[in-house]
Amino acid sequence: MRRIPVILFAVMTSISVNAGAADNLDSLLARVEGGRLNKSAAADPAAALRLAAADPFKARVMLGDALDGSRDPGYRCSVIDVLGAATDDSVRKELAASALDPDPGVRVCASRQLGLQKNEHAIPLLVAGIEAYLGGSGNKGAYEDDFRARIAAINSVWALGEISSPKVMRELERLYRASDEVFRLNIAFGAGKQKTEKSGPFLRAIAGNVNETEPVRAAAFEILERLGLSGGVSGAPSAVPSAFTPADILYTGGQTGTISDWFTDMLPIGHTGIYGGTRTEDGKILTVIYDCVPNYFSPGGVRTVGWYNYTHHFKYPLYAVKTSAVAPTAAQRESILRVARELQGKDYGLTHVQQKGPDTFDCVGYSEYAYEQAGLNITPDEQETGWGWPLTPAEQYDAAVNVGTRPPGVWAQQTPSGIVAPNPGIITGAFGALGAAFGSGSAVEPPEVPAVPGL
Ligand SMILES: [Ca+2]
Repeated sequence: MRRIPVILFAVMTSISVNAGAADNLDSLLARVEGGRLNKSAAADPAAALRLAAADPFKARVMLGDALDGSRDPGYRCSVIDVLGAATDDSVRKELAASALDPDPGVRVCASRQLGLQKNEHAIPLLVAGIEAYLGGSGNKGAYEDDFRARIAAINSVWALGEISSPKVMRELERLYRASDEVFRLNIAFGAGKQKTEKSGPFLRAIAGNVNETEPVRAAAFEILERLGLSGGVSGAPSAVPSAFTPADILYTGGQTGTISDWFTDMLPIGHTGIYGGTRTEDGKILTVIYDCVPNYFSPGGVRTVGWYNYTHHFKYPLYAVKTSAVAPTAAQRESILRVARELQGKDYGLTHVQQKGPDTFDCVGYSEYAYEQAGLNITPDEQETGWGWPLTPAEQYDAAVNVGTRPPGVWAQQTPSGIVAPNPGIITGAFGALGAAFGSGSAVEPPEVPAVPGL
């Protein structure tokens, strides 16, 4: 396998749509424009199509492609993205069906796009998808059968957060009671975005509940703090253990390039961090996360943050909490955390040539390095070379294993039938679009937690 020249990587990070779909987008644009394809439109067909989506007739042509299961999933994801600019409500209503698309890759990207589009028609479909996943049979957690089904369901929770409506708040409250820890944490993020006075009491109940785990309570505390509503909530230690153990790796979103589907949302794992545990400060439970982001972030480089900064202002969900396939011992976990702390203040390397230090790091190189220093190796070396250069968060995600997240009575019994195998068609050879992990290629502003009216 040959290595990809750095210059190619630099060029690729400027691509804003699924490169594999570009030709198809060109031909779609040509159809939409009746063959009158001008040069400026050809330079960025996705941007031209977004403009065209405001025309109901043209939007309907695009809708046909978006819902056409015979077409390339990456292309369909790009068209679903483009249709976020549609103004015809009947198009938006039909597009909502993509939340339950038979193609799991399309479900992953559609569930996110419908949230970005704040498509209220999608609410019942997103909820149905989450319920189908949570109630479905098959292995979950460390021996997940279908990681894309899980990501689609997590994206759906995130999307419900973006589609602020009283109906959503009721669904989030209901889903919270039947969800595992990662889902509950994302539900807390989503509740914080609801423009309803009900979200404050809901989050206060989570934050103060000693029968909820500390990472989830910490998420609620952090959101309440931003809303100015954290006063008077008890930060007494939880009586229930968390499945999150300090030194686990946290995975959130970003944009990840692969050979076949560059910069598609079909595999949205784009950023890693090291879970450092929780701490109590001023009676509030706070999360400690060590990660590494470009120096122009604030704070930048290797840093210590909470959920808000780690998820880039809740622009992405928490996708998974994982660790190496060979589980770290207690001593190794201490070593990982010590190395993570010792590297604080180091710079981020934008070229990714020096992912794992010693002078500069990127997010996935930082967490991989901390594990390797402890004698562990999350991602096999062959995935860090050749077409796999540089290592991406998605590749590491695939090599790591989930920690147990099964709540009683909801999940099918875990049977350790085998570790989830990498999906070479999707993951192997992924480029490290790490510089793009925080939103380049997207015109959408990071959502913020809004103020809660009336409180
Ligand atoms: Ca490695």
